[in-house]
Amino acid sequence: MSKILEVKGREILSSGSTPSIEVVVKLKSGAQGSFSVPYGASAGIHEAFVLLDGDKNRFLGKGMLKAVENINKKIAPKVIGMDASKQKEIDKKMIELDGTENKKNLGANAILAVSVAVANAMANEKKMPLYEYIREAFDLKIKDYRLPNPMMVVIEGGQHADQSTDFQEYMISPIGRGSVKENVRCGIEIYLTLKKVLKEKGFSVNVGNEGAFAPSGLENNETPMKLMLEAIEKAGYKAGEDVGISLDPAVSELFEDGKYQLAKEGRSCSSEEMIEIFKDWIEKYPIITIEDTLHEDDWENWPKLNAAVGEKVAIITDDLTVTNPGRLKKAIDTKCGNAILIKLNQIGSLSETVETCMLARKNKWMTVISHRGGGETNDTSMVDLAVAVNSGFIKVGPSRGERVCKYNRLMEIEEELGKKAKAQGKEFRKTN
Ligand code: 2PG
Ligand code: MG
Repeated sequence: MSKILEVKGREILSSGSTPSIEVVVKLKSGAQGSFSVPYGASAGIHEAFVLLDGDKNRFLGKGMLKAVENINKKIAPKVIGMDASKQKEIDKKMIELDGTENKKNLGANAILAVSVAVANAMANEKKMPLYEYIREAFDLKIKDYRLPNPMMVVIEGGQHADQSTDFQEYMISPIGRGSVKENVRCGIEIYLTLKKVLKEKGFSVNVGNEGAFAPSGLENNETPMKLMLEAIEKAGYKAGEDVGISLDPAVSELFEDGKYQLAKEGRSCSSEEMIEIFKDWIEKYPIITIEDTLHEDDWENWPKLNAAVGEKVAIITDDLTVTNPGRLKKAIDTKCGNAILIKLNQIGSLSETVETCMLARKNKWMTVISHRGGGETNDTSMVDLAVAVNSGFIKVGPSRGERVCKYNRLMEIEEELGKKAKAQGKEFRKTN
């Protein structure tokens, strides 16, 4: 038995200068593991509850001392002495201790921090990489490893920037260069070329929350795609072959008075009109994935876009499903999409996150594991999760330390798996 000896939480800072939490779990064997929780800027209303202090005198109300206290005073006494290899039992214990539907009592930030730190401690004890341990701990019946491709936001607006586009994320998804390393390089070269393209045209190249450019003065919400195509070509790559365009308009944030308010274009649109915009763009541009095109409760209209273009592109649900197996089940049954964005802190435990990923897989929905906009940390566990469940993409980056560390981890894993396969005389088919 791998007894838990100590669980220690503390308040840290995340990338957006918002507080967050780090937990260190120590085992009797001497092994230890940690996790630091990210913080979302455009969090969906159905996400698990993030417990903030609300004390306006500290960090404008966003302190996390209450959640830290819950870890040290309420969770720790319950999980100390438990067997760290029983991940599901530990998560269940914390969920029961919380006793609410959305982890409102203890805070999903508190529960998740302990949950993933336990898994990291066990992986260290077993001298296994976390991705391998996740497969073992949840008995995932997935044979090979197929690594995720990068999905990199290069122009951002919405809640992630100021005075930029209405829509939140315009991304490049390199899929055709045969390896993670080459796909990452392709994405970065396009990002850097885009910087030149923007500069030449007199736009600012200041970056937003996630390290993407956030120029003001763009003509409309469609312009970024034209600039991206120019950058792809100038960087020497082929759009639609080496690299596709991905979009996350994140339109729950724009939904007001029953309509989508596109302030930049001075118009408001119905769900039907939004669907028409995206159908038109999918015709015109090499879009391969599109996320959150309708708001988080528009169950009625989501299936319409999926029926129209779901054969051609990945229709990704994010705020609609919030990594929640129940909401995903409903989305699958009603054919709202064919892919799901996964964020550990949307649901608040490793077990439930893996359950959601496996439910998606079973129903042939692609998973995309994602960073958070508001406050990302230097933790790379999300990458190991993506590798464990053979995700199609990781959505992160492409600049700033807390983002590129995820790509550095993915490239490290690629090397590691390549070496292992070679030693076993096997072929390693690298990317998805
Ligand atoms: C999203 C995420 C990540 P946030 O909407 O997909 O880019 O943003 O963390 O702000 O919810
Ligand atoms: Mg999103």
